[in-house]
Amino acid sequence: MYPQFPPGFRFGMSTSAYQIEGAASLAGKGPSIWDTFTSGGGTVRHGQDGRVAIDHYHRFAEDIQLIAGAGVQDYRFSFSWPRVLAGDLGFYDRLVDTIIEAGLRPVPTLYHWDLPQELEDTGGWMNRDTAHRLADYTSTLVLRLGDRVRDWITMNEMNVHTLYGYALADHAPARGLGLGALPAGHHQLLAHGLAVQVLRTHGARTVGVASQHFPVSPATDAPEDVAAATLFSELTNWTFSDPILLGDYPNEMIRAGVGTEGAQLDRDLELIKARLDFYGVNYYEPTMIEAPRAGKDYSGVLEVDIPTDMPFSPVPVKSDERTDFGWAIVPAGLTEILVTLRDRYPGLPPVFITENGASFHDADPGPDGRVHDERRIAYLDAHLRAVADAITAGVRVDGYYVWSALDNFEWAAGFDERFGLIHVDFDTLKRTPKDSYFWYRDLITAQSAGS
Ligand code: GBH
Repeated sequence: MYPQFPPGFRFGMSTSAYQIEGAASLAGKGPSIWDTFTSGGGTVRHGQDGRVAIDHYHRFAEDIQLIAGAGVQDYRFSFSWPRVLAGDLGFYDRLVDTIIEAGLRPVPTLYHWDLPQELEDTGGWMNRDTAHRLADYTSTLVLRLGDRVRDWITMNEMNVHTLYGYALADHAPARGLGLGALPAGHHQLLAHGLAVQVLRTHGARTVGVASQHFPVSPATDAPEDVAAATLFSELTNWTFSDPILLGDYPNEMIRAGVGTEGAQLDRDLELIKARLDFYGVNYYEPTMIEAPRAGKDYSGVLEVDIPTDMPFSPVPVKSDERTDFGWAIVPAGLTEILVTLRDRYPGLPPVFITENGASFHDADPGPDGRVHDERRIAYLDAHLRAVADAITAGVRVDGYYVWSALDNFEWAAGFDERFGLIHVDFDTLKRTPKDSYFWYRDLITAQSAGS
């Protein structure tokens, strides 16, 4: 028996441009910060990069056929800003047409971390002007594609981009600014607000955002651990959702740290809290936090290390099961964060799970041509049940998208981590649907059949 969802619930798959497209310098496209990071500025496993990625730029027609073949209704992808700046909109024209002809609804994200290097050179997200440049880029896209693309996601995971790329140096643009990174978050939020305005002006049907959220629990009930967990959650969860859904930052320290004050901050917050039609939640795993214990070594707990001078330290989440990426498997965390969001935000719009999935180091297709990824099936089954539980608890969730459609370039982890429902041989670039793909297809069929 497959988990069951209300009528009209939408299933989908997600990808992002830099992780799949390749064609990094085709048709005049200039570098993004990820091209710079992977060509020497940063550390990626095995020195890998997205120059070719999975060559989706040339193989998109095959990929869209495969995605549609699973019976999903929606396909979430993102635009490469430097490609659009170079004027190569023809690629997105063809892509969108192919998506629609395949019977899928395109749900593109404007920005999934691949800032044009030329904008990084003028300050990147630390520069307020970048938000206005994103608004211009949004007009270009909506004017060209708005007759066919009706549903839009503004930004992907502003929290992860700010934390990994600006506070730490594990992702592009590797700034390592610590709490000094808060303005990069504010300017992305401003970009979100401006983009909502532009999209609405040009007749978008629905507009949302994709935010990464996770429950943060204190390691013990001691007040210092509770305070540490609260601050960590404010910085990594609520800094990026309170302005959108409540119109303010979660505390004074953060409010002061974003580098914009007075009437200008008030005007920005007014823009940022623009009404949304849906709220995208990306969920992977919960985090446990304690107040730092003197002399204790916290390295290696998270995928990235939090500097030791911060007032919070991550401790391993108790879980018997982990993905091959080392992330704890805690499906109940998804129910919990959805209920928390509903309780925190009385005006929460309908939620879409815009990403959820797991990396397992799948074997290559065997002689039977199959990829047996039972652990991914178990992961997805458990997390879909967690979504169904949230719906039962009264949270309105209208859809669920698997991260990811295809194995792809997993940022600083390179090609080792495979999140796809479709296996990709990174040498031959051959695509092979995994067992999880067929399982997902059958789950979707079982909804409409009412079984
Ligand atoms: C998303 O990021 C991205 O949107 C997507 O591009 C990416 O491929 C996908 O998820 C998979 O990574 O620090 O060890 O506790 C999610 C990023 C996931 C960052 C979970 C922090 C906690 C891991 N995050 N994560 S750990």
